Amino acid sequence: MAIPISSRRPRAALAPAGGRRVSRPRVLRQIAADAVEERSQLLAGLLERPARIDPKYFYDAQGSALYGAITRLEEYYPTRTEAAILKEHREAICQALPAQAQWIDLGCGDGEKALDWLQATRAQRYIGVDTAEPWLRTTLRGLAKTSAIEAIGVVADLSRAWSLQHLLAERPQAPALFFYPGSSIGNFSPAASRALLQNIRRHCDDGGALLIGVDFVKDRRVLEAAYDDALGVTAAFNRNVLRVVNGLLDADFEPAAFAHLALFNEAESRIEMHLLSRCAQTVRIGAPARATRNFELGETIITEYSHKYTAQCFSQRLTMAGFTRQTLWTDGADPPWYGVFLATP
Ligand code: AVJ
Repeated sequence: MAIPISSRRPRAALAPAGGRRVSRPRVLRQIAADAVEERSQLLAGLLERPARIDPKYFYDAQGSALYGAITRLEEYYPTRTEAAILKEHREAICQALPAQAQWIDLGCGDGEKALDWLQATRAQRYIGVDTAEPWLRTTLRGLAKTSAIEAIGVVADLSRAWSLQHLLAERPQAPALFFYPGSSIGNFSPAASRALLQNIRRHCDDGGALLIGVDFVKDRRVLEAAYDDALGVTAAFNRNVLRVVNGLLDADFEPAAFAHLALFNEAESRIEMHLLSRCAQTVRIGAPARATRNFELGETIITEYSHKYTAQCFSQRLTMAGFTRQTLWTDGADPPWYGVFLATP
């Protein structure tokens, strides 16, 4: 399945995407770019030197399945470490969270991580935000089966401009609680993550809060193993993006002709994932414009940056975004491997 990108024209404000029948989940669309513009940007990135592919393209159906497998790998500690922290400190976190909130699940995916918190915090509303509309609909339908909570989907790209102010204003008594687990914030550059945190902060007046998971700096061997596992699942996940690109751009990338590389860039404090060309080769691209891209032997395509923070550094970034009060829960390691911050204005 190709990455579903909205083909409609941009809209000035949130508007229902579908009909108003009760059985259909309410899904609002807030994608700034249209499909042609998205594909032009993807093509432009491939023609850059070095070539780049935005990590959002990893997650077609196959890429999402591979990511699910990654989260179960021995070497990939973030998912299970975060889950352990949330389990261990569940009581304290529940106490500290705003009750009866509008629960905003950023990058909700299947919504599974949010589920058991909704009841415990007596959330008034569930707002799932994701780029992929079909899965958003599936997630909302699934939620409707197990819960009576009002569930709304918002199709949005967090790396672009977005606002939920109008939607949140429909329930002025219910504060906004942003849930951003998984250390997905790491995909953003420092400048982009600052903008994202500031945007979230603007939604948190009137009792709002942000609950966010952050992966911390640690021994590079641990980091690099987490992104280059022995079974080669992450390598397959990385190469799969070329299949996605082939579908979107009518291109003829040969995934097997690229090697997976993951390394920790200490100066930038980020894991970098690359695809290295295993030979000199020419890739043909058919759309949205005809192009060819030559790759030298060893030439790289940058597919993902995953920034790692120290607890102190991330705390400062929250402060700078206007979150003056923070609570941090961590795992047992010293210094900790992973942190969950609750941040409020
Ligand atoms: C989904 C962005 C949190 O950076 O660890 C996992 C994605 N890439 N293995 C991460 C990913 C390779 C993951 N995030």
